[in-house]
Amino acid sequence: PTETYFAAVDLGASSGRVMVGTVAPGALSLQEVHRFPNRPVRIGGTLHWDILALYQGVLDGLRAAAEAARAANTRLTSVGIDSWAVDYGLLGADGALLGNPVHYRDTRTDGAAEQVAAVLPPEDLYAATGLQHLPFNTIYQLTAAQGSSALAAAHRLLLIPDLISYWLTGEAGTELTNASTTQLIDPRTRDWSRAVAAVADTLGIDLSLFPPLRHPGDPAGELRPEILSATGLEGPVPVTAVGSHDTASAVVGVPATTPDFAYIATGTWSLAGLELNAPVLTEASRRANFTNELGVDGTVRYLRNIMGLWMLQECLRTWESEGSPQDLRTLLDEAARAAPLRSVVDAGAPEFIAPDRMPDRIAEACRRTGRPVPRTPAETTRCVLDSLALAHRRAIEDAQRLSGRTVRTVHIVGGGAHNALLCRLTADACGLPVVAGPAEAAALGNVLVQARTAGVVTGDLPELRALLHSTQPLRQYEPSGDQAAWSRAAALVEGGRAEGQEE
Ligand code: ADP
Ligand code: LRH
Repeated sequence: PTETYFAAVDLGASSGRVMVGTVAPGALSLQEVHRFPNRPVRIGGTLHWDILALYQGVLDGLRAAAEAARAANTRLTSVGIDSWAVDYGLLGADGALLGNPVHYRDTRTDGAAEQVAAVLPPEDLYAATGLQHLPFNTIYQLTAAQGSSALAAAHRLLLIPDLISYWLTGEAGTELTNASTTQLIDPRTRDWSRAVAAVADTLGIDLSLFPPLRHPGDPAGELRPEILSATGLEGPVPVTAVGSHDTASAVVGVPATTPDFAYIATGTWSLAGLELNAPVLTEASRRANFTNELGVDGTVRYLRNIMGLWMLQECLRTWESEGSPQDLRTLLDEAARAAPLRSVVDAGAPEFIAPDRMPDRIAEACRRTGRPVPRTPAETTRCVLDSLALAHRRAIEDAQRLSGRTVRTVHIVGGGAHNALLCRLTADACGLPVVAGPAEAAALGNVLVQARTAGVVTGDLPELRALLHSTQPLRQYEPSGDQAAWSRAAALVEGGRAEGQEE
């Protein structure tokens, strides 16, 4: 057949999926062959990822991908793996996994930032790495893990997608886009930061645990014989390094047709910002907590993390555990009819990072800042979505101001592209047209980098994006509503922030 088949493994914080991308000249389609829940497990007071369940999901997905290819009388050309950032697994001298990877929402990093700041002041750390302060950046996790038996015995550290890739191929590497979220990389040299390396010993961080860097498009080994027999895949099947940070792949998957776009990758997180050619490392940028993560093809992902649909996911989980489960579709319909901008909270605030009791925590934030407390699940949902839209607006305004660029279109990709209310509110809040979709941008970005490496598509990011634009269903939302009301609400949240914590 003229069509070429690729498997994209995309592990998100809420679910993992294996997608089969089919590429032919001028054509691109994506088929979900397997989706499985990602359920973290708390044990002994620590929140872990259930990495073996996720690995099993990947194998089941590859088996389904093999069937899809067989049904089309063809084989998989390659496999690519992307996942969430910052977290890692440790391997011992014999290659065995030393404990379950710890979840970035675990509290073990409490106080670690202060420890690092005593050795490398935040201004210097930002100048060296350009990374926003998030309490769970790998540098803080490694600081917090000091003294643990796993770290003491570790011979190798693999970031989550690199760990999955290692188990599938036996080859170890550190993919750059994801490595850039560790806060150990210099975004100018796109290599390990010398400034951080100079103090690594003092911090007790052993950079030699990381295998060598590799880049999107690099070969990353071949599926091992036992993986082929477990999945029914016909070998050889190469694994290609993609933007292994899910957000890096999602940004490749933005169907922009002009350079003046902003993107919001909305799933568990909202990652809102711009694609740039060079990092912005100014003090103003640090104070605004903007990050310079590395993208595919030498780009910089200049963005801010916003709490995202996590807040809604956690509300749903709480309501269910309290015996009043809510149907998301009904809830969103009711939220669309609820009073707009009645209660808003700061959806960038770290107080919402941890799991549990989300409706109560939202109510507490409203009470503390003198806003009406939402009374029903629909009102809480409206509060979350209004607050997210405001945080999206602020990130896109700040990104323009700090980078000197102008935005004319906002692209929403990720699961949140399915949420029409969130898309409409974001268009209204930003006063800009929103193009929503694709929801599976990370898997599509993953497939496109594989397809380019295989020579099935050619060109730079604009050409890959043109293919997305012409093949993927998209929805456009024009801004409407009361701009002054959004500005007033933005000022209210800003005021609350000035009184409370810094970004
Ligand atoms: P992650 O990759 O972080 O696991 P996703 O990009 O898969 O997240 O997005 C998951 C979120 O997308 C869900 O929590 C939900 O809020 C939203 N979502 C997915 N499908 C729909 C839908 N049909 N309607 C409304 N929201 C949806
Ligand atoms: C989204 C994501 C995000 C990171 C977070 C830890 O899945 O990769 O880009 O900041 O997880």
